[in-house]
Amino acid sequence: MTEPDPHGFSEDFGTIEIFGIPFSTFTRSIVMGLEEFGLGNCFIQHHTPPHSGEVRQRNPFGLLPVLVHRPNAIYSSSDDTVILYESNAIRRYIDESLGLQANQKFKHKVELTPPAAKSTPMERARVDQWVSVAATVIFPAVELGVVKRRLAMEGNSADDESITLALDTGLEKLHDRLAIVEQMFNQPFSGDYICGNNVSWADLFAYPPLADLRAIKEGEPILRSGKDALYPKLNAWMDRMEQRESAKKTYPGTLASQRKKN
Ligand SMILES: N[C@@H](CCC(=O)N[C@@H](CS)C(=O)NCC(=O)O)C(=O)O
Repeated sequence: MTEPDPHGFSEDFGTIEIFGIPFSTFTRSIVMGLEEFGLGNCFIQHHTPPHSGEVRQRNPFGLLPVLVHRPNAIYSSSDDTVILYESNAIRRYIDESLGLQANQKFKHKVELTPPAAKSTPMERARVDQWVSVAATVIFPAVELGVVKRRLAMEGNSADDESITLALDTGLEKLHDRLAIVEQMFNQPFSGDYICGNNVSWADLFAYPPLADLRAIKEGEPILRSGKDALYPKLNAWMDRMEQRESAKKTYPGTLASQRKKN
């Protein structure tokens, strides 16, 4: 089903395809990464839902996102075609392959994981730690514990009182996790982003589920800005992230865009 790159970059990057709907937060992290590297016009995003035939063909677990890269575009063989699932693996491939090529082509120096030559093992590991916390702590607490439950109940036409009651345990756990995340912020770094002055994969993995949370009723008091903020560091950072081009470009199709809150 692969078409040549419609934007004319296939000579530089081959063809890059992402399988994943914009509603998927892990897909959004990866697409934000491509946007940060300036590759926003260089890939095709197939809006395929999880567990669809097209996804299962490329990821036996059926989960989003999947990256397919044909370095030699239409001349690629099945041997040199890269098919990757698991967003952390895709992240590494972007850092070490597509991102490096983008830096050369566009003559900029985007580094979403600090490069070995310029950082300590602890600084690089701290980004990994955040990516892991985003995937295994923030995502389940926000999406599985609260957002998806609310959406499922709304889909079943439950009234707001029943939804609020049903979300009670999930919200308690979420507060517990967010209080820890708030403490982790900028530790031991300082700067506008989670791991210092530059945006990194830590930000790109943590932001999409929290943007979903901001879009629902339960998220409003939790992610309130200003002097009444429950989690002031988290909120100031969310406000900054919302202003990034990569967040704006990946906004259409997200839960927030559907509810028009952000
Ligand atoms: N560990 C996977 C998780 C991917 C994941 O859970 N993706 C969600 C969309 S954000 C999905 O496909 N969910 C469908 C399901 O859980 O059945 C990764 O990092 O890529």
